[in-house]
Amino acid sequence: MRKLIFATHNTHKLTEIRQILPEWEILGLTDIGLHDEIIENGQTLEANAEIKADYVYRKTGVSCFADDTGLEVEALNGAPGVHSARYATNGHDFKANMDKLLKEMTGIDKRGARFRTSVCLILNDEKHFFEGIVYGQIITVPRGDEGFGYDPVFVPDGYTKTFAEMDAEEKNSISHRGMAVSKLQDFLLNLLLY
Ligand code: ITT
Repeated sequence: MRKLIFATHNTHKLTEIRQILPEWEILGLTDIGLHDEIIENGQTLEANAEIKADYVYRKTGVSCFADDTGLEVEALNGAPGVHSARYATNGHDFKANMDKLLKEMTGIDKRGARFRTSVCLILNDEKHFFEGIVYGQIITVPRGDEGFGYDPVFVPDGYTKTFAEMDAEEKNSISHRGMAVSKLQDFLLNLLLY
């Protein structure tokens, strides 16, 4: 099976990517023994995806890709956006982040938001970017136990369930990450064909 390194420490993302790309053996950073913390100090999702892919490519010399994702809330002028992982604390505390978001949105009726993923692939020294966006609404009380991060408060447009009330297959079929990674998949499959 063809192998690809996915530059992440986030096991939830790794599980999703493995489901979206069953044709590849996807190796996360733990699988390759790379435990370094990669400093994501870019100002945009694209910049952070590039920082993560670059770091791992320089360390390993092997083609790889990274994903940076943010929840962009209209009424908060795009926050938490690129700061989604560390919105409430310095760690990746999903519950604290969600609580802070709901607090910031208390009394706000305009609840439109989007998840946006930027994927950076480094292949044979060249960088390629792929984007996926899904629009939806932030609800007031979290629902569901599936997924991760802000999933319990996000209802994608056209649905009544939150991402956390969907199974992985349903989320991946409409999600920001599913969309960005499908574009990456098409790109890789095209390369293999020609
Ligand atoms: P890596 O950088 O190691 O990949 P990370 O968790 O830091 O992992 P991001 O910076 O891309 O990844 O993600 C920022 C945060 O956005 C993440 O910690 C979650 O809280 C949230 N997030 C990302 N993808 C999500 C998704 O599909 N559903 C809900 N929340 C998500």
